[in-house]
Amino acid sequence: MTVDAIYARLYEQGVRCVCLCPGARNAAFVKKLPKTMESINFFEERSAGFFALGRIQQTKKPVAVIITSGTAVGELLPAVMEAYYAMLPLIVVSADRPKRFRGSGSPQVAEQEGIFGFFAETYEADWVLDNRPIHINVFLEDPIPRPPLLEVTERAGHYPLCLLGALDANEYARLRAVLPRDVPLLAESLSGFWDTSLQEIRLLDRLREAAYPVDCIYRFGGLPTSRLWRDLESFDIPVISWTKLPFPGLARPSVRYDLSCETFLELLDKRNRLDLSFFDRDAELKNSLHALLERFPASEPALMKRAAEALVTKEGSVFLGNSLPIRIFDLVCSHVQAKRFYASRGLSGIDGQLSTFLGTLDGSSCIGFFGDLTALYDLAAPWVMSQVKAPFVICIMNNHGGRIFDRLFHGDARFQNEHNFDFSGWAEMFGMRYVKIDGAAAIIAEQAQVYELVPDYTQTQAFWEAYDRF
Ligand SMILES: Cc1ncc(C[n+]2csc(CCOP(=O)(O)OP(=O)(O)O)c2C)c(N)n1
Repeated sequence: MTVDAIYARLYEQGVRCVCLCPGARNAAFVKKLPKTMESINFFEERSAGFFALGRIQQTKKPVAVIITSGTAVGELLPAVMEAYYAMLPLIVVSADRPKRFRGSGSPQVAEQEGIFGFFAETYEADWVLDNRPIHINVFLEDPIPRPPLLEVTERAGHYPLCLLGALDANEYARLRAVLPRDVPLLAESLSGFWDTSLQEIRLLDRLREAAYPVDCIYRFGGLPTSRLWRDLESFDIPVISWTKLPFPGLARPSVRYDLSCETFLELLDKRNRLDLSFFDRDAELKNSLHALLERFPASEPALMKRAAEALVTKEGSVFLGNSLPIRIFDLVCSHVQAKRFYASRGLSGIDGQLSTFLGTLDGSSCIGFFGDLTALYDLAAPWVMSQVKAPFVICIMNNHGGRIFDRLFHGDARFQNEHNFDFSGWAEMFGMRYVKIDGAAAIIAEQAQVYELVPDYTQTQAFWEAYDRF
């Protein structure tokens, strides 16, 4: 069923109010919302579900909650349970990646069919509405256009590029021991290979220009965060993964081995060498990127770099919250060393991030970086502080909304859930020392438990514009 047809059917069945929780996956629902329906925006799906229950009681009409994929769907379970026992027509419309992605473990692909179990049936079309909650699972093509899928063969290539996702200590040690220094690597902070990663900027093109036409991808460890991984869904490049995860992480054909398998050494032996001058040129590119940060010192990436340099220690750990923090950290903080990196990349939800971070505390210096909506999602997290009694620093990058969608959807405000809140009152309520850093000059030193970093929007825009021209 198309998005228009779903809206038409909902209207026919009496829906006049939609609780809209925007994400990239449900973009079509955001863009095609009919004027005949009132829409109320949320970033927090659990509240949206309960709000809808109130509306249903007040208006005696069904209400639809429209959500994106991933853990967002699970956040509706409590409201669905309540609706079941209270006999309220709550309609959960969840966007999903295309059906062919099922079971692939590709980013943000969760099994949604029957997710509400006993409490709500899942439909793809032809749903029946009575006084019960229902779940409509909608399969949508990617909202961001991609190149067409070409024929994929499982040939072993001669110009491999290695992608490193999260590695545990054993995996890290094994790879460190065997990976030759001259193999081109795109390594995420979660891999620990912070010192040998190339810059992601136009990487495939730059390698091709250096007479190294990448013709296979060797991926190690957890699901990569990089854009490149998502793009591989439609590139004609064979992908081989060595991972302990039970799924390949791509819906298209690829090969998956257990990390104990040594085949990659044999494959690496067959490789052609990359001219070592490429690494110098890559270092120059990194310097240009850092010069850009100096030009825009109050931009979001520059603030992130400054905070990471001031607060992260080699003996401590770093938790990277989802959305922009993990991406910007990978982009501009690859030189920042820590004993351990954590993140929640199973489904990359923005829920429960502060709590997960507080669960990782081990008595050393632990710093977590989070977006503002991510922090707002988990305001109750510091409840546990008095029982855990371990030091921590929470850095909230308050760009006043879901700015990741600013770049994805070219400034379309409907996706961003803009706000003007700050976190001082929240910090005070839990007795956490709080400092706001809202200019390029403010000094960051480990004296607070909550840093609110407020980037300058214009400088951030200027940074990304210059970055896109690299
Ligand atoms: C539970 C959940 N709901 C929705 C999403 C979709 N989503 C991805 S990023 C994002 C916005 C995050 O905003 P913020 O935490 O402020 O980070 P920023 O945009 O600044 O990176 C949303 C809503 C998600 N990943 N997880």
